[in-house]
Amino acid sequence: MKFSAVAALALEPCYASAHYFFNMLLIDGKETRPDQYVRANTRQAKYNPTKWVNVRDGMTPDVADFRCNKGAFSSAPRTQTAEVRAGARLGFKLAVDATMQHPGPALAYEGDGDWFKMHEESRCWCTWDKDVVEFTVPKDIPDGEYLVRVEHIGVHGAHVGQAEFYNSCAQVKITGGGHGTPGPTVKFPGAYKQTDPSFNFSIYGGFKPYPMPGPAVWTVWTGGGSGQSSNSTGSASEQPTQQPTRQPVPVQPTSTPISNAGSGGPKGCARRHARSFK
Ligand SMILES: [Cu+2]
Repeated sequence: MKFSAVAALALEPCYASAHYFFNMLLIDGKETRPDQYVRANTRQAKYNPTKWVNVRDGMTPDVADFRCNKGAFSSAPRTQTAEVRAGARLGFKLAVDATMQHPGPALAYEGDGDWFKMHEESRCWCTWDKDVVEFTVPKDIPDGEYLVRVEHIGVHGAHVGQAEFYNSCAQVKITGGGHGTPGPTVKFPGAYKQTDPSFNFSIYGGFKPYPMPGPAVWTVWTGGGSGQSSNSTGSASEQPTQQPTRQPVPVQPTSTPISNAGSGGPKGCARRHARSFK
């Protein structure tokens, strides 16, 4: 009985409400206005994902607008720049009460033309049903104006080349920073390739460690032998999540559109459900 209930959930269509977009910056946990510091995209349906297959709004990870989402550059003049001190907690919140109801990693990059990775959370259902991705600005980042690029990648369809990318950028001015050299840096587009294992990964058929996309997180060791990482959140990739994740119901290799496949998953973490499969 349990099995069929969960199976039904997994086969539930990927409704529009299952898609989402980030439009609010949180600074040390405090909300700001939607689109105040986050560049609005210009998609017909703002929540549409970027994909390589079944492309919506002409958006793939290979186009210039993959940087901050479609049309975001045209929103720049209407977007304010948030003054943020190095070491602050930043977050991005989803619009219209949506939550991340796709399994997959969350990442944050900072830069402009050259981006370094500030944060990553792997495919451990950690982001499941949350509405915020939060991370710490490294203390050693040089002062100046940056874009902060948040990204959630739904990998429920990645086994058939249909990873879904949800990303937005906020405009920030960092103060009180240091003299670090953020890196390694990458370009968008360019950092991700359609053939990358991260975007051709199957969440089905049992737990496998997820290969994180993009470069390593910039991890800084402060001088003076204090031995403290200024990136207090650390990197998820440095401590691979070994907890048994839920084993999603294998979805029929489908003749139905993949957008109708496997968007489901339990609320909270799934270990409980994983047991029900054994
Ligand atoms: Cu979706």
